[in-house]
Amino acid sequence: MFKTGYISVVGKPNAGKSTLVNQLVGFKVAITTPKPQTTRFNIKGIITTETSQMIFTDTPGIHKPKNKLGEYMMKGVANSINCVDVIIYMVDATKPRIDTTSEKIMEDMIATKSKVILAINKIDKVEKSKILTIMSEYNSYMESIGGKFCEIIPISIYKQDGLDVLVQNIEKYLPEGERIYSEDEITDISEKDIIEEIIREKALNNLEEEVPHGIIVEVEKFKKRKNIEKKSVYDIDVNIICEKTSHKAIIIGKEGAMLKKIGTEARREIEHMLEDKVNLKLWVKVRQNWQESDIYLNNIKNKMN
Ligand SMILES: Nc1nc2c(ncn2[C@@H]2O[C@H](COP(=O)(O)OP(=O)(O)OP(=O)(O)O)[C@@H](O)[C@H]2O)c(=O)[nH]1
Ligand SMILES: [Mg+2]
Repeated sequence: MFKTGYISVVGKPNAGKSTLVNQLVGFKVAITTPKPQTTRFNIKGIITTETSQMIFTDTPGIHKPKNKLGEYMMKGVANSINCVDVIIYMVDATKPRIDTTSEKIMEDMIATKSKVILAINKIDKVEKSKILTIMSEYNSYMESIGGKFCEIIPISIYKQDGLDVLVQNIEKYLPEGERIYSEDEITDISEKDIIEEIIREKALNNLEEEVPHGIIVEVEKFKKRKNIEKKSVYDIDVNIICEKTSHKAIIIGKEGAMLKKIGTEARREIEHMLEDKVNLKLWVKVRQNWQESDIYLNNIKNKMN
């Protein structure tokens, strides 16, 4: 009996949602960084095995929106839990505090009537006794609001601990059905989007505080050509849009050193992905309040489902 179903991965920022989807798909469909609010829109990660097709949606971390960008991100999370078979609610074992404001989503999860699995990630970093406390606290909280986790599974994605159990349990709750995507389809994110996300990842990793959270990356030109040696080269021109002139100076860095570093790291990864040489040009532009502007947010808005 072949099973096919939809699984949404939701939770607080930085819990490891994107790391999980990448690990299960076996390909980096979503960027991951040590900073919260890395993911900005919903991304599908599809896994097809001999017995099932699991269609995951990785979602932005739940937070109180401070601008239109945040509102769209949270709309994405809310949409992602509708009409799915399983919701994985992921928490970070190193930050186990139940915070009823951000955990409000748990009430919405109960209302969907989907199966909810609590995945407690990063158990490589905490003592066993602490894991038991987290399990019981979340269990009690869920019961106090009238819901129930169908499974509670401690995992460490780093150590590949508990992932088999997680997958077996997801499969258990999927309905019987033919696959929806062909076997070689693993994501819905386009090459252009992946390139933008890779550059944003390098910016998040290299820049401090609010600067990288205030950028949006846009590919302006993406063209393949043959160079004089008849080898393929991609010409990729990219705008990094930031909020303030002072941020622009930080992103460019002393004598352009920061932009060069971000560009070099991104180019290497993009070349690996495209399996060809890449000529990457980055331009930094200032657009005040872009986080409130639909002109810049349309791409994110279109990826809320
Ligand atoms: N120690 C430890 N760290 C992990 C594990 N899984 C993920 N991480 C790290 O946790 C950080 C956050 O991971 P992400 O996958 O970006 O988290 P996320 O939930 O997608 O975050 P947002 O997109 O901001 O909501 C990264 O630095 C990961 O490398 C794990 O099993 N153990
Ligand atoms: Mg993420």
